[in-house]
Amino acid sequence: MISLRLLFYRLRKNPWFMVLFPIALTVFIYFEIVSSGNPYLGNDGNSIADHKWAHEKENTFYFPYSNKYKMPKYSYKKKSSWLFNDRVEDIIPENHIAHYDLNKLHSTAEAALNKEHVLILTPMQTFHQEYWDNLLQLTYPREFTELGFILPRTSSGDIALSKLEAAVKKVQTDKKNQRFSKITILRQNSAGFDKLMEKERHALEVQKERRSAMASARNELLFSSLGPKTSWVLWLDADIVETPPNLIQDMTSHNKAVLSANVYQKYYDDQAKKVQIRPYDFNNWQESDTALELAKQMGDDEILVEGYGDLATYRALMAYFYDATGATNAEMNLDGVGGGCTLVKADVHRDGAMFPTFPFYHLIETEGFAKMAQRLNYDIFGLPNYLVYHIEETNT
Ligand SMILES: Nc1nc2c(ncn2[C@@H]2O[C@H](COP(=O)(O)OP(=O)(O)O)[C@@H](O)[C@H]2O)c(=O)[nH]1
Ligand SMILES: [Mg+2]
Repeated sequence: MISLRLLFYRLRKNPWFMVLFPIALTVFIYFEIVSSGNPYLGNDGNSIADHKWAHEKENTFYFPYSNKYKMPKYSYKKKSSWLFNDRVEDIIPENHIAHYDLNKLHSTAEAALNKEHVLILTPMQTFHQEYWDNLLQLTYPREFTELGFILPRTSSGDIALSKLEAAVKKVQTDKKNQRFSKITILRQNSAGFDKLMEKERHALEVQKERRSAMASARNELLFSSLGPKTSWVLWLDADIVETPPNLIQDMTSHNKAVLSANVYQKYYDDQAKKVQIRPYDFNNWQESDTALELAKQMGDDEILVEGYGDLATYRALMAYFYDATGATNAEMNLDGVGGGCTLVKADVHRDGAMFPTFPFYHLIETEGFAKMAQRLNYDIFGLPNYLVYHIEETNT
């Protein structure tokens, strides 16, 4: 028997061996490891030449460097043959995965020119035809205007809903270029306050409960309707019945994070025998030392609301800063706002500023929102000479 050592010696001496051995070894490794489908290499016996990429299987292509041939990144289409048509696209809507780059979403001083989307949000207890007519006379392009409403689950909410739906139907079935880009109508989760008399609604005791319910309604509306394309949110109460036609262009042009118009009221003055105006919304104010001092002495759950004689806060109320001879674009700093007519950059809400239903720095609802926006480092402004009008209440 030849020993192994001798065999190796003889083979090494043979020149054929020196040539053939590396070739044989390579062929052996190829068949053993690669061709036989070694699972560790992950190709399971398939040649790399036969490998199908996802887009090839799905029959879709995506050209990342070409704008001209932009195709959806994702597709659920299955390859279909003339015989078997696997119509997955019937079940899963196409483009239901959408991409939005929030870095490219802006809210600028030239909103209309830059095609920025504005979402007008209105909590609505009563449908006033004057509100709707005023809304329809706004000149901001409708294709960039979305509307959102929330109505209470009360009998007055039911009436408002049917009137609103009729009005909406009329506009949205009219000429295409007259339609709003989207309209959302919500019914409130909680009941809401029905038919409180004007005096009762403003009684200090019911304020906390009422404003907390209003804050809930505003939050429900906001969080259900703010979309990835929204640049601005305009809070417009359902009883604001007169504004300048260029309201949105005028207010966006100030380019402020939060900006309130001055809410006044027109009324018939019996003595003067003519229509006069008077201040209405006292929730737009600048903080005072007195109010801060009062707040300090309050219990954690107490709130400090504006507009009550028995609680003098000495806050500077924007309502009293109106100057009929002043420039309509004059601005003033504010610390608290109302919801009558307030424009907010959508990013302020996206950053987390909402309407506290609980006392937040002894403030609630829209005034609490202003405080929250300030804590998020946004500045708040008002337009004392830019008037919008609240309906004159007749429910006495
Ligand atoms: N969704 C909803 N909206 C309400 C409710 N109460 C009032 N509103 C609406 O909220 C806005 C402000 O309410 P309002 O009573 O006019 O407050 P005021 O103007 O400060 O006296 C208006 O647009 C009302 O129509 C409610 O319970 N639920
Ligand atoms: Mg009102």
